[in-house]
Amino acid sequence: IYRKHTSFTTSQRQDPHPPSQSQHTDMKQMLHGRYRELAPHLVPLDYTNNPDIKVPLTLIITMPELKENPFRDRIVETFSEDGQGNLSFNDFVDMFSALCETSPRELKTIYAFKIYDFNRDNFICKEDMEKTLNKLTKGELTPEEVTLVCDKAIEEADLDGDNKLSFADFENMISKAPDFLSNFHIRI
Ligand SMILES: [Ca+2]
Ligand SMILES: [Ca+2]
Repeated sequence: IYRKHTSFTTSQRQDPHPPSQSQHTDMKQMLHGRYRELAPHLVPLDYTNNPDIKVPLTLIITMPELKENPFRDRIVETFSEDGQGNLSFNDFVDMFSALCETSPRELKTIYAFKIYDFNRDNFICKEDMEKTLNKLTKGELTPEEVTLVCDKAIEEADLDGDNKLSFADFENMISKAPDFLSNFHIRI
């Protein structure tokens, strides 16, 4: 007789259905298909020896999962190990694993911080915040409104008072305004 489990250990509660090895392999195969269809002339069918192939940003952002996303260039650049926006197959897999709906919130927060940190100095300063807000609002706000909103957001989240957001400040902001993560879900 099937009996519903009512008690979970902490680890089970966090991840009640960990992906099995075969699901993981299926996912990788599926992603290889998606990766290859972006550049069939570049990407070989046989990936057993991990060939050193990269697909450029301009092709990656044509994917339906990304093409409407205002952060598409930044997302791809963030996962690009060469920093130029070219993705190896491993980079590509990392990107989908981090952004898929089931990825843990902590991981999403780490990548959202990197994506919003346009000048890559490990802080989100006012300039980064303004770029972020302009993308989120698709230019619907006047420059004065953008400045106002960004000043306010930084002021509220800035725990140590240095006028920019460290990762700890950012985590604090996300806990109050989870919308900042909503651009970083992709369904595959
Ligand atoms: Ca920055
Ligand atoms: Ca700060």
